[in-house]
Amino acid sequence: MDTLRGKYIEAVTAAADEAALESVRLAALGKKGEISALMATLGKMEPEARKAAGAQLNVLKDEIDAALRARKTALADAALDERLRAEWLDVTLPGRPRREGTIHPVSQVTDEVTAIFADMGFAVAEGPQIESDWFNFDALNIPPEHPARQEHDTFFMARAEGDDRPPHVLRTHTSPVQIRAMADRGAPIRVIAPGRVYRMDMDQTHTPMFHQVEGLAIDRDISMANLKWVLEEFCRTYFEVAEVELRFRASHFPFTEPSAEVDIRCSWEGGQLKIGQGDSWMEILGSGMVHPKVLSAAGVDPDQWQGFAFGMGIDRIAMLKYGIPDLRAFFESDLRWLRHYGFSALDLPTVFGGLSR
Ligand code: 2U9
Repeated sequence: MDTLRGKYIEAVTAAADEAALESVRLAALGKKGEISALMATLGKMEPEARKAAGAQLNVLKDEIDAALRARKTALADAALDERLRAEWLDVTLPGRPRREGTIHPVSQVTDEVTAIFADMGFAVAEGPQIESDWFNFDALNIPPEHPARQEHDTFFMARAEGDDRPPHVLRTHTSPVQIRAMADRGAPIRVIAPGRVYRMDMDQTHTPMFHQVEGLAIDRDISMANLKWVLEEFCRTYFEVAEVELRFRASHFPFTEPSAEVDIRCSWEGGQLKIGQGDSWMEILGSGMVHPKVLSAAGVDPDQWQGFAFGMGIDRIAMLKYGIPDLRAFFESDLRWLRHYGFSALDLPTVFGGLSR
């Protein structure tokens, strides 16, 4: 019995894994195992000897069984310890890389423009992108038969069958926002209206949705001189140059009188645009004194109040400032483009702290 005990306890201790342990169990306690075979010989013994040997065999069987269980638990614990060591994970690490997203150039430039005009006392106004044709056209002195209605390449919303009212439109400019602002708050007023606008146009330099920012300043004695100073101040700050020179060219818009298109002095050396100096001029915005009819439409008395308005394309001034060659790439959501031209979310543009880094 002692020899058997020694042999199997040693085998149990030496078993390196569950499979080895199972072999030991089968060899000792399995149906054809050594202990089972000895149990089978008990029947042929004398009653006294059978009683003694049977008791001893049962004790031995229980001992081996207990050793097997203990060893099995120990192996499982060791396996778990090994997994815990190998599969260690620092749960305090950030789940994602820190700087995945970037600020789109359109958002960046909108924030820059907003910061500059906020510094000059302009509030930001917003309005619906689906407008009535009255707010988008009539209030801006563009009556139904006016050719500008065709030039705007308007997207029209559907009306229900049998509804003969003029359809709503996707706003073709942000000007209706300023009509609403004047109608709501009256004069004096100083607002800018940045946002999406829509025109049915698609080529190298046009997308059917683009971004504009328009400005409006109405008071008792606002003049073209104030307009000129505001736009010069804006251009110097936006393009981050010491001096700029603007050229006002007579033009025509239905909503302003007089109207002027504004060019900025620049140079193109080796394909590189330089703002502020050089022999070239580049058109950057449109402007003028708000037409009396437009003031009236917004409920502002043109005999008491007057002021200027201007408009520019955000996408365009973003391309100029940041050297982005292709407009269409703005709206393709290509991650490589966004990583290349995107801005850090942590560098908020301010006039005092710097617009861009
Ligand atoms: C009100 C009254 C007048 C806004 C103006 C322009 C001239 C202009 C274009 C620039 C490039 C549109 O994005 S663009 O294609 N805009 O030339 N916009 S004056 O005049 C207003 C606006 C609102 C109540």
